[in-house]
Amino acid sequence: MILHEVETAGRSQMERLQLERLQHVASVVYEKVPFYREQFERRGIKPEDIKSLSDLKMLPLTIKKDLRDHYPFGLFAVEREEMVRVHASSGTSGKPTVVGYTQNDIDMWGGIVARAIAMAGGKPGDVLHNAYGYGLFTGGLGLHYGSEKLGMITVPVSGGNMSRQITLLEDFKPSIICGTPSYVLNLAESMEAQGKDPASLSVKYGIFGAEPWSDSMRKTLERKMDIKACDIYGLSEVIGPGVAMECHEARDGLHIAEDHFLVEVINPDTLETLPEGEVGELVFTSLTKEAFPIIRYRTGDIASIQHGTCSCGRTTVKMSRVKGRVDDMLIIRGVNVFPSEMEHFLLQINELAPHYQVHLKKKGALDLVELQVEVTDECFSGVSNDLHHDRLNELERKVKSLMKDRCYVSMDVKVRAPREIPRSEGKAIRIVDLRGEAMLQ
Ligand code: DLL
Repeated sequence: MILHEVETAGRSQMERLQLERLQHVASVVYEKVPFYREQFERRGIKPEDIKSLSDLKMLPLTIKKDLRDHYPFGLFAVEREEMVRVHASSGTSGKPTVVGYTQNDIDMWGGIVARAIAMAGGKPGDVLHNAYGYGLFTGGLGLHYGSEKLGMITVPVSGGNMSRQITLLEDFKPSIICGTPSYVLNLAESMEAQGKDPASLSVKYGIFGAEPWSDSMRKTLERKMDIKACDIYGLSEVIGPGVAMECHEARDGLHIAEDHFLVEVINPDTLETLPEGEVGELVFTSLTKEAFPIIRYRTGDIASIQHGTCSCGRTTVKMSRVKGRVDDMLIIRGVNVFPSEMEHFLLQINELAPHYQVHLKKKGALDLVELQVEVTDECFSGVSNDLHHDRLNELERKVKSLMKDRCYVSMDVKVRAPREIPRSEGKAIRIVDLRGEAMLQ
């Protein structure tokens, strides 16, 4: 096992390092980024007022809109000559959010991702199959640089072209596969469709993230591919993948790279900081980034944090798996539910494939929620047409009552035929909002 000294540091040692770095980043943004200087001045704060880590609370929160308002390079803290890379995430509407890196940032990020890959079982000399998309998205290049830094033989296959992916997996014999869980599931299913067994591949570990995925999805992937699957978390505004990573030994929460990112959990309504263990919105402050330092960024992601020593030996603070995004939370007749919670229960029904979508529609003034699920190929094979219809109704009733009993929500359920729910090459689309379209009668 490759363990870095900082990953097993004592609490006071870590906090000393964090405070020193926080004081530095606060003075850099105050000096170099007019937006932050204004925010600090509005609150009457000077960087020297930060005397302890708890003073972090005095600093302003930053939101996605602040990045959009300063599109594209307005929040950068270095001269153009020092920049070597930008990434961007596509927003649902309007302009993307742009983030930048100096050479030091790229090296630091590579080091963080190398630590993350090692946590998931990566070793120098082994092959890593990287099916995250390469491009403006941070997934492909983020995992790529980390894998090379760790000394792994990196296969930069990116997404798409299933048959090439399968050939490379068979021939290059990787020990690790990386990708969004939904895309790697597609890959496994494509192999099965070709009469091949994905469990027969050499792959031992999966590094999956960039979208919420349930423990049931983890079990499905592990069973189909005979691997251990670990969760990787990150977001471009903070750096990209590697902000936090599950260790393959415990797989009980994700170790945050807290020597580089200071975490808080807040109540998204009152903005109050929540105590350890309570579920709320994750907020990150970058401690070492040069080109695009970020102060108290509201991620929109829902999780909790916990300190302690992990069975893997690391002492870094852990975050729970992300339940979902604040904006993806469905409120159905007063009950809150995340798609990933629904996924967890859906995948326990044998007749269903691990593909689903939630369609939001409008009928008059009412919001309607329709859960679309997909049956497996085996479900109806050899069943006559009459029986087929009865079985379909029965399955719809079963899913409806499961959602009512386990997630406490009533919703319409539509069962679809195998492969009818669209597959994606990157992040799966779980929520389809049709409320802006023509109203249902
Ligand atoms: O998705 C970075 C990444 C690449 C992470 C590859 C992991 C692996 P963005 O495109 O900026 O960056 O999207 C960030 O994706 O705020 C979460 O809502 C979601 N997300 C990322 N990782 C996870 C995860 C990359 N492990 C947004 N579980 C974040 C749940 C995740 N959601």
